[in-house]
Amino acid sequence: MRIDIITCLPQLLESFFAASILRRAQDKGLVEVHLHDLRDYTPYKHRQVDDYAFGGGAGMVLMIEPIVRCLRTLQAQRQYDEIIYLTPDGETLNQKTANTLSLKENFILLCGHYKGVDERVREHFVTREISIGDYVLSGGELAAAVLADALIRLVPGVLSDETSALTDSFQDDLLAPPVYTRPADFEGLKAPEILLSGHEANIARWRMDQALDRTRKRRPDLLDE
Ligand code: 6GU
Repeated sequence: MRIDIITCLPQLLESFFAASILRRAQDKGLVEVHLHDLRDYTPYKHRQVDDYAFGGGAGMVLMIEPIVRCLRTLQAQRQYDEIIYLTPDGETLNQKTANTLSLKENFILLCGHYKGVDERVREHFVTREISIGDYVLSGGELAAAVLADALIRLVPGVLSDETSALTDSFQDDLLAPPVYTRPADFEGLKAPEILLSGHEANIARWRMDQALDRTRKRRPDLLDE
C-alpha cells in the first residue's frame, strides 16, 4: 500500500507516521507514506496556497492550481486507486469503509484547511470524500492520519497475530470484550478467574458473552444492523 498525503502542514503529520506500528509497517516495506507540502507546488509568490472566497465572507479557500499541480506530478508517476478529500461533509468513516478501502493499493489523501478547497477540485479531481465524524476540526490533517492508520493496520503483516485486526471492536459488529493482565489481584481488585483457568473454550464463550453484553449496553445500534 502507498499513501501520498497532500497538506500545507506536513510537520503536523511527520511524527505521527514516524512512530510505533506505522513506523514498523514502513520499515518492513509493507506500506509507503509520503507527505507533500502543498506550498512546494504553488505558482504564486510567497508560497501562497489560499485566497479569499469569491463572493466574500470570512475564511480562506485553498486554490486549485497548487493542488492540481501536485496531483498531476504524482499521477505522472503511478496510477492511483482513490483520491480522497478529507472533509466534514464527506461520508462518515466506519470499519466497513476502512476494510473495503484497505484492499486497494495507491491512495492520495488531500487535506483541506481554512474554509476548504475550491469546489472545482472536488468536482473534477477527487474520487471520494470522507469525514471522520460529526464534529469540526481545524484541518483535514488529523482526519488523514486517522484514515491512514485505519487502513495501514489492515494491511496483511502489519499487525502480529496477537494484535490481529480480527479481534478488534467493530470488526464483527461487536465491541471488544474487557482485557486484564498481571497482577491477577491488585489490592483486592481481581481479574475474572475464568481467564486464569486455562480452559480455552470457556474463555472464548466468556469473551463472546462480554462482547455481546457490552455492545447491548453501549451500542445497541450495532446489533440492529
Ligand atoms: Cl475530514 N475535516 C475537518 N476539518 N473536520 C472534520 C473532518 C474532516 N472529519 C470530521 N471533522
